[in-house]
Amino acid sequence: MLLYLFYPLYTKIAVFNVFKYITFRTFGAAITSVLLCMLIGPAFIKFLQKKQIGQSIRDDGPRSHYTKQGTPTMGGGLILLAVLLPTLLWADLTNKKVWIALITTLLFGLVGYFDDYRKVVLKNSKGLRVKQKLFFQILIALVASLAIFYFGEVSHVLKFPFFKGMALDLGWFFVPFSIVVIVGCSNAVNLTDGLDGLAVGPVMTTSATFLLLAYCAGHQKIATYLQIPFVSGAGELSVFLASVWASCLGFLWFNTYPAQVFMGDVGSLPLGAALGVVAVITKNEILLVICGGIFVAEALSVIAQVISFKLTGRRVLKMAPIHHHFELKGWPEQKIVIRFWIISILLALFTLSTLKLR
Ligand code: 57M
Repeated sequence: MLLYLFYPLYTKIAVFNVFKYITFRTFGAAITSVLLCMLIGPAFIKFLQKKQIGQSIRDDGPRSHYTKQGTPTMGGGLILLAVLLPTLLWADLTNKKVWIALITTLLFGLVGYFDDYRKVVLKNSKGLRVKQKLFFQILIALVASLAIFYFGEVSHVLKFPFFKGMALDLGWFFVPFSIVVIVGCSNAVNLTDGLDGLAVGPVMTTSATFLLLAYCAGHQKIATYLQIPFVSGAGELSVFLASVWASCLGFLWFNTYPAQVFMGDVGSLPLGAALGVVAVITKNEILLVICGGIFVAEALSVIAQVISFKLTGRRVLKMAPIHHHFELKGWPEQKIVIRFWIISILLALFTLSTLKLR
């Protein structure tokens, strides 16, 4: 919005020319988002406390979690606000890719909101039924994938990092494939969100990495130099991703151990979907698996545990997702979180290195 308000004035006041630059607006979005989160955060948490929107802790989990009983949840509402407003303010709103990413994120937030609302406000411990939740997630991802397929001006070819010439034309299979990426990432981030700061850290490293990837993909000269697919208009997603990154940074202020607030499904589902949809648009689906390795490991740990338990009656881990396994092994919560962050930073660096290793 600011682009249209200020950029035209540059003929009279030259400094307004900076609004033309994605880099300037990316910084603007990040600063707005983090300030919004940190300034509104305390009042938002008080509001959740007043409404008694507190987490109830399952009694079959690690004992250390019992002290978290009643911690305000649904803090993801703050994250969504800190993604929505800065994106509307700083992004080029004629860019279809930004709208697809933003609307998909908000709709996944709505699914998370209904799930949390049933669990926390209506005290229905199960929230939305798994099948209902999955149905709505697939429906939204289907609409997003069709929008990318028909209006996204994105190639339907899957590119493989490390192998310059390797590419797979997905054709119409692009749509179901994109649904798997978006829904899978959304649920994997949700599974990861089980310790203070555990999900926001890797979401920050992944969104920062994708911010750079989106900028490179949208810049014809850089994309040609790096031999990555050029995606016209993808650079504008950097503004959106800066808001995602900074909203997590601001939220972490309150979510760091001992957490004053949890994000709830209203936060975890949209954050995962945002990363998934950006990976699809910028043609970095495979890099998402590498960069978001923590989310992949958390999801695989659950799959392995469930399959092993059903087939053999024995567990492969003390408890799934894998962060619970380390808790039951006696690792302090902060140690698990910081170590998972370290792995996530290393994976992000490795992902960025693939830009040259092709
Ligand atoms: C969400 N939610 C946290 C909070 C957060 C299939 C199965 C593996 C599913 C899985 C599951 O339900 N995962 C989804 C995990 C919960 O956090 C809330 O949920 C939101 C995210 N959706 O924002 O509102 C608890 O996590 C802790 N927490 C923090 N700090 C945070 O910043 O400490 C969350 C955020 C909170 C709090 O304690 O209450 C959760 O874990 O429930 N199910 C599980 O993870 C369960 N695992 C399980 O059943 N494993 C079995 C299966 C796979 C065979 C096994 O290994 O044998 C465990 N979950 C819990 N207790 N709480 C079981 C024990």
